[in-house]
Amino acid sequence: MAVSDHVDLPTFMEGVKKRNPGQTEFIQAVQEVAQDIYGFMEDKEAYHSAQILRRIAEPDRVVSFRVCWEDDNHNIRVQRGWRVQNNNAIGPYKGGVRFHPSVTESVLKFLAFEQTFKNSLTGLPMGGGKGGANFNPKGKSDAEVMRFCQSFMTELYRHIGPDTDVPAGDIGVGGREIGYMFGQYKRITNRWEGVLTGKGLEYGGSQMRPEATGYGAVYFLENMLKHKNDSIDGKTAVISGSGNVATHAAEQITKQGGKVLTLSDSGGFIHDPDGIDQEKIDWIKDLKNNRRGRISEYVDEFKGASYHDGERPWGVACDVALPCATQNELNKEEAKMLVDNGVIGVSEGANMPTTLDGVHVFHDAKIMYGPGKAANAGGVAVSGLEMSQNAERIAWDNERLGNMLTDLMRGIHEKCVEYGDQGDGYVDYVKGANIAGFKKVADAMLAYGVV
Ligand code: NDP
Ligand code: 2IT
Repeated sequence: MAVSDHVDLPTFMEGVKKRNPGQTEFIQAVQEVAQDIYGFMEDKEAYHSAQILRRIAEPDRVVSFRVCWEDDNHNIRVQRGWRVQNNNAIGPYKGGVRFHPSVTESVLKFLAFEQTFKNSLTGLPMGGGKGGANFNPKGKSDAEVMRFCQSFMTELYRHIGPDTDVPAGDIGVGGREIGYMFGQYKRITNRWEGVLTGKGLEYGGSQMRPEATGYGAVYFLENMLKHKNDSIDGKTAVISGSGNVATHAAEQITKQGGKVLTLSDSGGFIHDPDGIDQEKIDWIKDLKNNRRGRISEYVDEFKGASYHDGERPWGVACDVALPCATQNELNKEEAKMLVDNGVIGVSEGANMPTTLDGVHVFHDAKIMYGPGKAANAGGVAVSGLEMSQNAERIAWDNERLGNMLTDLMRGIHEKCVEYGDQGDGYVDYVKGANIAGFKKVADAMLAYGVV
Protein backbone atom coordinates (compact mmCIF):
# COMPACT_ATOMS: atom_id res chain seq x y z
CA MET A 1 0.00 0.00 0.00
CA ALA A 2 1.33 3.41 -0.87
CA VAL A 3 1.92 5.87 1.96
CA SER A 4 -0.65 8.25 0.47
CA ASP A 5 -3.37 5.61 0.92
CA HIS A 6 -3.09 5.71 4.70
CA VAL A 7 -6.10 6.73 6.67
CA ASP A 8 -5.18 10.06 8.26
CA LEU A 9 -5.65 10.83 11.95
CA PRO A 10 -9.00 12.67 11.70
CA THR A 11 -10.43 9.87 9.53
CA PHE A 12 -9.09 7.25 11.92
CA MET A 13 -10.73 9.04 14.87
CA GLU A 14 -14.00 9.41 12.95
CA GLY A 15 -14.01 5.63 12.56
CA VAL A 16 -13.32 5.10 16.27
CA LYS A 17 -16.20 7.45 17.15
CA LYS A 18 -18.56 5.76 14.71
CA ARG A 19 -17.77 2.26 15.95
CA ASN A 20 -18.02 3.20 19.64
CA PRO A 21 -21.00 5.52 19.89
CA GLY A 22 -21.34 7.34 23.20
CA GLN A 23 -18.19 5.75 24.64
CA THR A 24 -16.61 9.08 25.54
CA GLU A 25 -13.90 7.81 27.89
CA PHE A 26 -12.75 5.19 25.40
CA ILE A 27 -12.67 7.70 22.54
CA GLN A 28 -10.74 10.16 24.75
CA ALA A 29 -8.09 7.53 25.58
CA VAL A 30 -7.69 6.46 21.94
CA GLN A 31 -7.43 10.10 20.81
CA GLU A 32 -4.64 10.80 23.29
CA VAL A 33 -2.63 7.82 22.11
CA ALA A 34 -3.39 8.14 18.39
CA GLN A 35 -2.06 11.68 18.05
CA ASP A 36 1.40 10.56 19.20
CA ILE A 37 1.39 7.24 17.39
CA TYR A 38 0.46 8.85 14.08
CA GLY A 39 3.57 11.03 14.31
CA PHE A 40 5.72 8.03 15.19
CA MET A 41 4.30 5.86 12.36
CA GLU A 42 4.72 8.51 9.70
CA ASP A 43 7.72 6.76 8.13
CA LYS A 44 6.87 3.23 9.28
CA GLU A 45 4.91 1.54 6.55
CA ALA A 46 4.70 -1.86 8.25
CA TYR A 47 2.61 -0.56 11.15
CA HIS A 48 0.23 1.20 8.77
CA SER A 49 -0.30 -1.64 6.35
CA ALA A 50 -0.82 -4.16 9.17
CA GLN A 51 -3.42 -1.78 10.72
CA ILE A 52 -1.72 -2.13 14.10
CA LEU A 53 -3.29 0.85 15.86
CA ARG A 54 -6.73 0.02 14.46
CA ARG A 55 -6.33 -3.50 15.88
CA ILE A 56 -5.11 -2.35 19.34
CA ALA A 57 -8.08 0.03 19.52
CA GLU A 58 -10.50 -2.87 19.00
CA PRO A 59 -10.57 -5.10 22.12
CA ASP A 60 -9.87 -8.79 21.47
CA ARG A 61 -13.17 -9.37 23.27
CA VAL A 62 -15.60 -7.76 25.68
CA VAL A 63 -17.44 -10.19 27.95
CA SER A 64 -20.53 -8.79 29.61
CA PHE A 65 -22.59 -10.72 32.11
CA ARG A 66 -25.35 -10.56 34.69
CA VAL A 67 -24.41 -10.72 38.36
CA CYS A 68 -27.27 -11.64 40.74
CA TRP A 69 -26.88 -11.50 44.49
CA GLU A 70 -29.04 -11.34 47.57
CA ASP A 71 -28.74 -8.42 50.00
CA ASP A 72 -29.09 -8.70 53.78
CA ASN A 73 -32.82 -7.93 53.52
CA HIS A 74 -33.27 -10.84 51.09
CA ASN A 75 -33.86 -8.57 48.11
CA ILE A 76 -32.53 -9.98 44.85
CA ARG A 77 -30.20 -7.49 43.22
CA VAL A 78 -28.96 -7.51 39.63
CA GLN A 79 -25.72 -5.89 38.51
CA ARG A 80 -23.80 -5.91 35.24
CA GLY A 81 -20.25 -7.27 35.13
CA TRP A 82 -17.60 -7.11 32.39
CA ARG A 83 -14.15 -8.27 31.45
CA VAL A 84 -12.50 -6.41 28.59
CA GLN A 85 -9.59 -8.37 27.13
CA ASN A 86 -7.92 -5.74 25.04
CA ASN A 87 -4.67 -7.25 23.76
CA ASN A 88 -2.50 -10.25 24.65
CA ALA A 89 0.33 -9.82 22.14
CA ILE A 90 3.06 -9.67 24.78
CA GLY A 91 1.57 -11.72 27.62
CA PRO A 92 -1.65 -12.85 29.31
CA TYR A 93 -4.30 -10.16 29.70
CA LYS A 94 -3.58 -8.33 32.94
CA GLY A 95 -5.39 -5.52 34.72
CA GLY A 96 -7.63 -4.64 37.60
CA VAL A 97 -11.28 -5.04 38.46
CA ARG A 98 -13.31 -1.98 39.45
CA PHE A 99 -16.51 -1.99 41.51
CA HIS A 100 -18.16 1.42 41.33
CA PRO A 101 -21.61 2.65 40.24
CA SER A 102 -19.95 4.74 37.49
CA VAL A 103 -18.52 1.65 35.74
CA THR A 104 -19.66 1.30 32.12
CA GLU A 105 -18.34 -0.56 29.11
CA SER A 106 -16.72 2.68 27.91
CA VAL A 107 -14.83 3.16 31.19
CA LEU A 108 -13.55 -0.42 31.16
CA LYS A 109 -12.60 -0.25 27.47
CA PHE A 110 -10.57 2.91 28.09
CA LEU A 111 -8.88 1.31 31.08
CA ALA A 112 -8.07 -1.92 29.19
CA PHE A 113 -6.70 0.09 26.24
CA GLU A 114 -4.46 2.21 28.53
CA GLN A 115 -3.41 -0.91 30.41
CA THR A 116 -2.02 -2.40 27.18
CA PHE A 117 0.51 0.44 26.85
CA LYS A 118 1.21 0.63 30.58
CA ASN A 119 1.96 -3.06 30.90
CA SER A 120 4.21 -2.92 27.87
CA LEU A 121 6.15 -0.05 29.46
CA THR A 122 6.93 -2.13 32.55
CA GLY A 123 9.02 -4.44 30.36
CA LEU A 124 7.26 -7.47 31.87
CA PRO A 125 5.28 -9.97 29.74
CA MET A 126 1.73 -8.75 30.35
CA GLY A 127 -1.08 -7.90 27.93
CA GLY A 128 -3.87 -5.45 28.72
CA GLY A 129 -7.28 -6.10 30.27
CA LYS A 130 -9.74 -4.61 32.73
CA GLY A 131 -12.96 -5.67 34.36
CA GLY A 132 -15.55 -4.61 36.83
CA ALA A 133 -19.15 -4.09 37.70
CA ASN A 134 -21.55 -1.24 38.41
CA PHE A 135 -21.76 -2.46 42.01
CA ASN A 136 -21.39 0.06 44.83
CA PRO A 137 -19.56 -1.50 47.81
CA LYS A 138 -20.23 1.63 49.93
CA GLY A 139 -22.55 0.91 52.82
CA LYS A 140 -22.68 -2.83 52.08
CA SER A 141 -22.00 -5.39 54.81
CA ASP A 142 -19.07 -7.78 54.52
CA ALA A 143 -21.55 -10.59 53.86
CA GLU A 144 -23.13 -8.64 50.99
CA VAL A 145 -19.74 -7.87 49.47
CA MET A 146 -18.83 -11.57 49.80
CA ARG A 147 -21.99 -12.72 48.05
CA PHE A 148 -21.49 -10.20 45.27
CA CYS A 149 -17.83 -11.19 44.77
CA GLN A 150 -18.73 -14.88 44.68
CA SER A 151 -21.46 -14.31 42.14
CA PHE A 152 -19.16 -12.14 40.01
CA MET A 153 -16.47 -14.84 40.02
CA THR A 154 -18.99 -17.58 39.24
CA GLU A 155 -19.14 -16.16 35.72
CA LEU A 156 -15.68 -14.60 35.47
CA TYR A 157 -13.74 -17.78 36.32
CA ARG A 158 -14.35 -19.33 32.89
CA HIS A 159 -12.69 -16.39 31.13
CA ILE A 160 -9.50 -16.13 33.22
CA GLY A 161 -6.49 -18.21 34.25
CA PRO A 162 -2.83 -17.72 35.21
CA ASP A 163 -1.73 -17.95 31.56
CA THR A 164 -4.89 -16.41 30.09
CA ASP A 165 -6.01 -13.37 32.04
CA VAL A 166 -4.99 -12.30 35.55
CA PRO A 167 -7.26 -9.71 37.22
CA ALA A 168 -6.34 -7.61 40.27
CA GLY A 169 -7.79 -4.74 42.31
CA ASP A 170 -8.77 -1.20 41.36
CA ILE A 171 -11.36 1.28 42.70
CA GLY A 172 -13.62 -0.52 45.17
CA VAL A 173 -11.63 -3.75 44.93
CA GLY A 174 -8.97 -4.22 47.61
CA GLY A 175 -7.71 -7.04 49.80
CA ARG A 176 -11.17 -8.00 51.07
CA GLU A 177 -12.70 -8.36 47.61
CA ILE A 178 -9.66 -10.16 46.15
CA GLY A 179 -9.89 -12.65 49.03
CA TYR A 180 -13.55 -13.41 48.35
CA MET A 181 -12.98 -13.72 44.60
CA PHE A 182 -9.88 -15.92 44.94
CA GLY A 183 -11.71 -18.17 47.39
CA GLN A 184 -14.57 -18.62 44.94
CA TYR A 185 -12.24 -19.30 41.99
CA LYS A 186 -10.47 -21.96 44.05
CA ARG A 187 -13.79 -23.50 45.07
CA ILE A 188 -15.13 -23.70 41.54
CA THR A 189 -11.98 -24.91 39.79
CA ASN A 190 -10.37 -26.87 42.63
CA ARG A 191 -7.12 -25.20 41.61
CA TRP A 192 -4.83 -23.06 43.70
CA GLU A 193 -3.02 -20.93 41.16
CA GLY A 194 -1.92 -17.34 40.60
CA VAL A 195 -5.09 -16.27 38.82
CA LEU A 196 -5.46 -12.98 40.71
CA THR A 197 -2.87 -10.56 42.06
CA GLY A 198 -3.14 -8.28 45.06
CA LYS A 199 -3.73 -11.35 47.22
CA GLY A 200 -3.12 -11.44 50.97
CA LEU A 201 0.40 -12.36 52.08
CA GLU A 202 -0.94 -15.54 53.68
CA TYR A 203 -2.13 -16.93 50.36
CA GLY A 204 0.35 -16.02 47.67
CA GLY A 205 0.27 -12.23 47.70
CA SER A 206 3.44 -10.24 47.18
CA GLN A 207 5.25 -7.97 49.56
CA MET A 208 5.14 -4.37 48.32
CA ARG A 209 2.00 -4.86 46.17
CA PRO A 210 -0.27 -2.69 48.38
CA GLU A 211 2.28 0.13 48.36
CA ALA A 212 3.45 -0.28 44.75
CA THR A 213 1.15 2.07 42.84
CA GLY A 214 1.36 5.04 45.20
CA TYR A 215 5.07 4.60 45.92
CA GLY A 216 5.71 4.08 42.21
CA ALA A 217 3.92 7.32 41.28
CA VAL A 218 6.18 9.17 43.72
CA TYR A 219 9.29 7.39 42.37
CA PHE A 220 8.24 8.52 38.90
CA LEU A 221 7.94 12.09 40.17
CA GLU A 222 11.31 11.71 41.89
CA ASN A 223 12.83 10.61 38.56
CA MET A 224 11.28 13.55 36.68
CA LEU A 225 12.63 15.97 39.29
CA LYS A 226 16.05 14.30 39.30
CA HIS A 227 16.20 14.73 35.53
CA LYS A 228 16.07 18.48 36.32
CA ASN A 229 18.50 18.19 39.26
CA ASP A 230 15.72 18.63 41.78
CA SER A 231 14.13 16.46 44.48
CA ILE A 232 10.94 15.98 46.51
CA ASP A 233 12.56 17.09 49.76
CA GLY A 234 10.89 20.27 51.03
CA LYS A 235 8.15 20.30 48.39
CA THR A 236 4.45 20.72 49.15
CA ALA A 237 2.09 18.19 47.56
CA VAL A 238 -1.61 18.23 46.75
CA ILE A 239 -3.06 14.72 46.44
CA SER A 240 -6.61 13.66 45.55
CA GLY A 241 -8.28 10.44 46.67
CA SER A 242 -7.82 8.65 49.98
CA GLY A 243 -7.76 5.03 48.87
CA ASN A 244 -4.94 2.61 48.22
CA VAL A 245 -3.06 4.76 45.72
CA ALA A 246 -3.51 8.14 47.43
CA THR A 247 -2.51 7.00 50.94
CA HIS A 248 0.63 5.25 49.70
CA ALA A 249 1.58 8.21 47.51
CA ALA A 250 1.19 10.42 50.59
CA GLU A 251 3.34 8.03 52.60
CA GLN A 252 6.19 8.06 50.07
CA ILE A 253 6.06 11.86 49.62
CA THR A 254 6.40 12.14 53.41
CA LYS A 255 9.28 9.62 53.49
CA GLN A 256 11.15 11.74 50.94
CA GLY A 257 10.78 14.93 52.99
CA GLY A 258 7.76 16.41 51.19
CA LYS A 259 4.68 17.82 52.90
CA VAL A 260 1.24 16.52 51.91
CA LEU A 261 -1.44 19.21 52.17
CA THR A 262 -4.61 17.51 50.92
CA LEU A 263 -6.45 14.24 50.39
CA SER A 264 -10.03 13.74 49.18
CA ASP A 265 -12.88 11.40 48.41
CA SER A 266 -15.98 11.73 46.29
CA GLY A 267 -17.55 13.89 49.03
CA GLY A 268 -14.91 16.62 49.21
CA PHE A 269 -11.31 17.30 50.27
CA ILE A 270 -9.40 17.97 53.47
CA HIS A 271 -6.68 20.61 53.71
CA ASP A 272 -4.15 20.25 56.50
CA PRO A 273 -1.58 23.10 56.38
CA ASP A 274 0.50 21.32 59.06
CA GLY A 275 1.02 18.40 56.69
CA ILE A 276 -0.51 14.91 56.63
CA ASP A 277 2.30 12.96 58.29
CA GLN A 278 2.74 9.21 58.77
CA GLU A 279 0.67 9.07 61.95
CA LYS A 280 -2.22 10.81 60.20
CA ILE A 281 -1.84 8.58 57.13
CA ASP A 282 -2.06 5.49 59.35
CA TRP A 283 -5.25 6.89 60.86
CA ILE A 284 -6.72 7.43 57.37
CA LYS A 285 -5.77 3.90 56.25
CA ASP A 286 -7.60 2.50 59.26
CA LEU A 287 -10.58 4.81 58.60
CA LYS A 288 -10.83 3.69 54.98
CA ASN A 289 -9.88 0.01 55.19
CA ASN A 290 -11.35 -1.06 58.51
CA ARG A 291 -13.97 1.47 59.54
CA ARG A 292 -14.99 2.24 55.94
CA GLY A 293 -15.48 5.91 56.88
CA ARG A 294 -15.35 9.22 54.99
CA ILE A 295 -12.43 11.65 54.69
CA SER A 296 -14.59 14.42 56.26
CA GLU A 297 -14.08 12.66 59.63
CA TYR A 298 -10.39 13.72 59.52
CA VAL A 299 -11.17 17.26 60.70
CA ASP A 300 -12.81 15.97 63.90
CA GLU A 301 -9.61 14.08 64.73
CA PHE A 302 -6.94 16.56 63.61
CA LYS A 303 -7.47 20.19 64.54
CA GLY A 304 -6.17 22.86 62.20
CA ALA A 305 -7.42 21.00 59.14
CA SER A 306 -10.45 22.08 57.11
CA TYR A 307 -12.98 20.07 55.08
CA HIS A 308 -14.29 21.42 51.77
CA ASP A 309 -17.55 19.73 50.95
CA GLY A 310 -18.19 18.94 47.29
CA GLU A 311 -14.87 20.46 46.17
CA ARG A 312 -11.66 19.16 44.60
CA PRO A 313 -8.22 20.11 45.96
CA TRP A 314 -6.59 21.68 42.89
CA GLY A 315 -7.00 25.28 44.10
CA VAL A 316 -4.58 24.71 46.99
CA ALA A 317 -1.15 26.14 46.12
CA CYS A 318 1.57 23.46 45.89
CA ASP A 319 4.84 22.46 44.23
CA VAL A 320 3.67 19.05 43.05
CA ALA A 321 0.26 17.44 42.44
CA LEU A 322 -0.72 13.79 42.39
CA PRO A 323 -4.26 13.00 41.18
CA CYS A 324 -4.97 9.58 42.72
CA ALA A 325 -8.78 9.20 42.65
CA THR A 326 -10.40 8.65 39.25
CA GLN A 327 -10.64 9.63 35.55
CA ASN A 328 -11.34 13.21 34.46
CA GLU A 329 -11.01 14.62 37.97
CA LEU A 330 -8.75 17.49 36.88
CA ASN A 331 -10.00 19.76 34.11
CA LYS A 332 -8.60 22.64 32.09
CA GLU A 333 -9.55 25.33 34.63
CA GLU A 334 -8.10 23.32 37.50
CA ALA A 335 -4.90 22.67 35.53
CA LYS A 336 -4.64 26.45 35.01
CA MET A 337 -5.12 27.03 38.75
CA LEU A 338 -2.29 24.62 39.52
CA VAL A 339 0.01 26.27 36.98
CA ASP A 340 -0.89 29.80 38.15
CA ASN A 341 -0.13 28.73 41.71
CA GLY A 342 3.34 27.56 40.68
CA VAL A 343 3.09 23.77 40.34
CA ILE A 344 6.25 22.30 38.79
CA GLY A 345 5.34 18.63 38.51
CA VAL A 346 2.26 16.40 38.17
CA SER A 347 2.43 12.63 38.56
CA GLU A 348 -0.76 10.66 37.98
CA GLY A 349 -1.54 7.83 40.40
CA ALA A 350 -5.00 7.49 38.86
CA ASN A 351 -5.79 6.44 35.28
CA MET A 352 -6.50 9.39 32.94
CA PRO A 353 -7.35 11.81 35.79
CA THR A 354 -6.57 14.85 33.64
CA THR A 355 -8.86 15.81 30.77
CA LEU A 356 -7.27 16.24 27.32
CA ASP A 357 -7.43 20.04 27.50
CA GLY A 358 -6.00 19.91 31.02
CA VAL A 359 -3.02 17.99 29.63
CA HIS A 360 -2.55 20.71 27.01
CA VAL A 361 -2.37 23.32 29.79
CA PHE A 362 0.45 21.37 31.48
CA HIS A 363 2.33 20.91 28.20
CA ASP A 364 1.94 24.56 27.19
CA ALA A 365 3.27 25.63 30.60
CA LYS A 366 6.16 23.13 30.16
CA ILE A 367 5.73 21.63 33.57
CA MET A 368 6.79 18.03 34.23
CA TYR A 369 3.72 15.91 33.58
CA GLY A 370 3.80 12.13 34.11
CA PRO A 371 0.67 10.46 32.67
CA GLY A 372 -0.94 7.58 34.55
CA LYS A 373 0.12 4.88 32.11
CA ALA A 374 3.75 5.61 33.05
CA ALA A 375 3.50 7.07 36.56
CA ASN A 376 1.12 4.49 38.06
CA ALA A 377 2.65 1.43 36.37
CA GLY A 378 4.37 0.37 39.61
CA GLY A 379 1.20 -1.36 40.77
CA VAL A 380 0.82 -3.65 37.80
CA ALA A 381 4.59 -4.14 37.68
CA VAL A 382 4.59 -5.63 41.18
CA SER A 383 1.51 -7.63 40.15
CA GLY A 384 3.72 -9.06 37.40
CA LEU A 385 6.26 -9.94 40.06
CA GLU A 386 3.49 -11.56 42.11
CA MET A 387 2.73 -13.74 39.06
CA SER A 388 6.40 -14.72 38.81
CA GLN A 389 6.56 -15.61 42.51
CA ASN A 390 3.36 -17.69 42.26
CA ALA A 391 4.69 -19.53 39.21
CA GLU A 392 7.93 -20.30 41.06
CA ARG A 393 6.05 -21.10 44.29
CA ILE A 394 8.31 -18.77 46.21
CA ALA A 395 7.98 -15.46 48.08
CA TRP A 396 10.61 -12.75 47.77
CA ASP A 397 11.29 -10.38 50.66
CA ASN A 398 10.22 -6.79 51.00
CA GLU A 399 13.66 -5.34 50.40
CA ARG A 400 14.14 -7.21 47.15
CA LEU A 401 10.71 -6.18 45.87
CA GLY A 402 11.26 -2.58 46.98
CA ASN A 403 14.48 -2.46 44.98
CA MET A 404 12.80 -4.06 41.96
CA LEU A 405 10.03 -1.44 42.10
CA THR A 406 12.46 1.49 42.18
CA ASP A 407 14.41 -0.06 39.28
CA LEU A 408 11.22 -0.64 37.27
CA MET A 409 10.09 2.97 37.76
CA ARG A 410 13.53 4.24 36.77
CA GLY A 411 13.37 2.09 33.65
CA ILE A 412 9.93 3.42 32.71
CA HIS A 413 11.13 6.98 33.19
CA GLU A 414 14.13 6.30 30.95
CA LYS A 415 11.92 4.89 28.19
CA CYS A 416 9.70 7.98 28.36
CA VAL A 417 12.73 10.24 28.05
CA GLU A 418 14.08 8.19 25.13
CA TYR A 419 10.94 8.69 23.05
CA GLY A 420 9.63 11.92 24.58
CA ASP A 421 12.66 14.25 24.73
CA GLN A 422 11.72 17.31 22.70
CA GLY A 423 15.33 18.38 22.15
CA ASP A 424 14.91 21.68 24.00
CA GLY A 425 15.28 20.14 27.44
CA TYR A 426 11.54 19.48 27.76
CA VAL A 427 10.32 15.90 28.01
CA ASP A 428 6.84 15.11 26.65
CA TYR A 429 6.18 12.13 28.92
CA VAL A 430 2.83 11.40 27.28
CA LYS A 431 4.46 11.01 23.90
CA GLY A 432 7.34 9.01 25.38
CA ALA A 433 4.99 6.62 27.19
CA ASN A 434 2.69 6.20 24.20
CA ILE A 435 5.44 5.44 21.71
CA ALA A 436 7.54 3.21 23.97
CA GLY A 437 4.42 1.31 25.08
CA PHE A 438 3.12 0.98 21.52
CA LYS A 439 6.36 -0.18 19.91
CA LYS A 440 6.76 -3.42 21.85
CA VAL A 441 3.13 -4.47 21.37
CA ALA A 442 3.17 -3.46 17.70
CA ASP A 443 6.36 -5.38 16.93
CA ALA A 444 4.97 -8.51 18.59
CA MET A 445 1.79 -8.16 16.52
CA LEU A 446 3.81 -7.80 13.33
CA ALA A 447 5.61 -11.03 14.18
CA TYR A 448 2.30 -12.91 14.44
CA GLY A 449 0.96 -11.83 11.06
CA VAL A 450 -2.77 -11.32 10.71
CA VAL A 451 -4.32 -12.99 13.76
P1 NDP B 1 -9.66 2.95 46.04
O1 NDP B 1 -11.00 2.38 45.89
O2 NDP B 1 -8.74 2.42 47.08
O3 NDP B 1 -9.77 4.53 46.28
C1 NDP B 1 -10.40 5.33 45.35
C2 NDP B 1 -10.40 6.76 45.87
O4 NDP B 1 -10.83 7.63 44.84
C3 NDP B 1 -11.36 6.95 47.04
O5 NDP B 1 -10.86 7.97 47.87
C4 NDP B 1 -12.63 7.37 46.31
O6 NDP B 1 -13.52 8.11 47.10
C5 NDP B 1 -12.07 8.23 45.21
N1 NDP B 1 -12.99 8.20 44.08
C6 NDP B 1 -13.40 7.12 43.39
N2 NDP B 1 -14.28 7.47 42.44
C7 NDP B 1 -14.41 8.80 42.55
C8 NDP B 1 -15.17 9.73 41.85
N3 NDP B 1 -15.98 9.38 40.84
N4 NDP B 1 -15.05 11.04 42.21
C9 NDP B 1 -14.26 11.42 43.25
N5 NDP B 1 -13.51 10.55 43.95
C10 NDP B 1 -13.59 9.27 43.61
O7 NDP B 1 -8.99 2.86 44.60
P2 NDP B 1 -7.45 2.97 44.19
O8 NDP B 1 -6.74 3.87 45.12
O9 NDP B 1 -6.95 1.60 43.98
O10 NDP B 1 -7.57 3.64 42.75
C11 NDP B 1 -7.47 5.05 42.53
C12 NDP B 1 -7.06 5.32 41.11
O11 NDP B 1 -5.80 4.72 40.86
C13 NDP B 1 -7.99 4.77 40.03
O12 NDP B 1 -7.97 5.65 38.91
C14 NDP B 1 -7.33 3.46 39.64
O13 NDP B 1 -7.69 3.06 38.34
C15 NDP B 1 -5.87 3.87 39.71
N6 NDP B 1 -4.90 2.80 39.83
C16 NDP B 1 -4.97 1.89 40.84
C17 NDP B 1 -4.02 0.91 40.96
C18 NDP B 1 -3.97 -0.03 42.10
O14 NDP B 1 -3.02 -0.79 42.20
N7 NDP B 1 -4.94 -0.03 43.01
C19 NDP B 1 -2.96 0.76 39.95
C20 NDP B 1 -2.92 1.82 38.97
C21 NDP B 1 -3.88 2.78 38.92
P3 NDP B 1 -14.86 7.43 47.62
O15 NDP B 1 -14.44 6.53 48.73
O16 NDP B 1 -15.72 8.55 48.04
O17 NDP B 1 -15.42 6.66 46.44
O1 2IT C 1 -4.79 0.31 36.71
C1 2IT C 1 -3.99 -0.55 37.12
O2 2IT C 1 -2.85 -0.65 36.65
C2 2IT C 1 -4.43 -1.44 38.20
N1 2IT C 1 -5.52 -1.27 38.71
C3 2IT C 1 -3.54 -2.55 38.65
C4 2IT C 1 -3.65 -3.71 37.73
C5 2IT C 1 -2.94 -4.96 38.19
O3 2IT C 1 -3.10 -5.95 37.48
O4 2IT C 1 -2.25 -4.96 39.21
